[in-house]
Amino acid sequence: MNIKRFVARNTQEALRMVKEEMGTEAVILRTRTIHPGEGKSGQAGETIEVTAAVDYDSTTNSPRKGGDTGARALIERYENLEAQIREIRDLLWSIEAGAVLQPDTIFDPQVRGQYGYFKDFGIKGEIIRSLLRKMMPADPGDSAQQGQDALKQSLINILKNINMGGEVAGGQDQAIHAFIGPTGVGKTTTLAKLAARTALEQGKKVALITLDTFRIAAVNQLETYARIMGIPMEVASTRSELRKAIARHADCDHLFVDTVGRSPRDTKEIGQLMDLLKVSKKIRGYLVLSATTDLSQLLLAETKFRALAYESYIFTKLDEVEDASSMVNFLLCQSRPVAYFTTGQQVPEDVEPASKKKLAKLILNGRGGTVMSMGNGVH
Ligand SMILES: Nc1nc2c(ncn2[C@@H]2O[C@H](COP(=O)(O)OP(=O)(O)OP(=O)(O)O)[C@@H](O)[C@H]2O)c(=O)[nH]1
Ligand SMILES: [Mg+2]
Repeated sequence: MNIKRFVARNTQEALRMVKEEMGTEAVILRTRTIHPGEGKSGQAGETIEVTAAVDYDSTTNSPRKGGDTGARALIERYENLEAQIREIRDLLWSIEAGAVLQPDTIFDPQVRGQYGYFKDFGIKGEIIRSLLRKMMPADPGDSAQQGQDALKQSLINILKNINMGGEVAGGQDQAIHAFIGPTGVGKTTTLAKLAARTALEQGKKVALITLDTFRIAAVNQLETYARIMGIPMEVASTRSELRKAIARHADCDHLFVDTVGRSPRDTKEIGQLMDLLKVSKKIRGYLVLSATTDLSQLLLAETKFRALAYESYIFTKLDEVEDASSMVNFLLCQSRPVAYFTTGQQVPEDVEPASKKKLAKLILNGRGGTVMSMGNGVH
């Protein structure tokens, strides 16, 4: 190993000296600031000392210097390979983009930029095509339209295609809300959050009913919430029990019904749940899904639970996702609205009505970007 010391006015200059003398294979062992008066007479101000080392060339037993032809050839080979990979990536990108973009727009930098943005975010090709078709034509003279503005416009275009709404609301009549969905997504916790808020913040008369008699722990879980909130709770496992429980709480403004979690593959059990929920036309279903779930699984759940005629979605565990692309892709494919987002385990704090602002934040944070003001385009 060849070790050398370099002194320069700054690190950049020292590193350039190392590179010239020892080549790009050199490693920096130490960087040190030398203060004036530290035995460096004649030098004004601080200097930087860099100690670098390079391996001996096993064939020549001489240090691999910058001028070493073997090292240079290696670097060139890497650079060539890198360029080829970049070309292949661009080619793939063009083939893919060609299937999505119109021939007359494929070379438009702004359209390509928008395409790239959607693609980066993991939005599916056919959805990108429909989003781009709906986009406003670009003003070619407006350079400010690029960059942040293009990103903002893309985001607004995504969000315009997602419906929000379906929150717990009471009219003259009693409202019954059933929370259905796959296992472990947060149905019971979300129900408890919303029931607590409806009772405590809106002063409504509320009762809980659980149909989840599959596990003792499930009944205990809801009982605990009911006790803490000081609201009544019923357990029902048949249609007649459910009917009676609803009748017993006819004076309540809102009934919150918990159901047993079902795998989307359990078609038979989902059918049984559908039978149970048919007891009252007043029952409005929420399909509760976790933002941590893959897009394919979300779509499967939507197909399998469709028989239950739920009215809106609740997405849970937004606090656990780095990248909300599965949820956003899923919502882009749906006509039913998303009613709530939940963002943690705290009852009743961690729930909020779904909003485009929240989605915008998630999308931008997922890209590692800062959240920008979305102006009037996003609410
Ligand atoms: N991080 C996080 N955890 C959550 C959220 N909502 C629920 N959980 C947690 O997810 C776990 C499952 O929640 P439950 O409410 O029991 O889920 P469930 O859908 O009722 O489950 P099953 O009844 O077994 O199907 C619990 O540990 C909750 O605290 C959320 O928004 N964020
Ligand atoms: Mg549960």
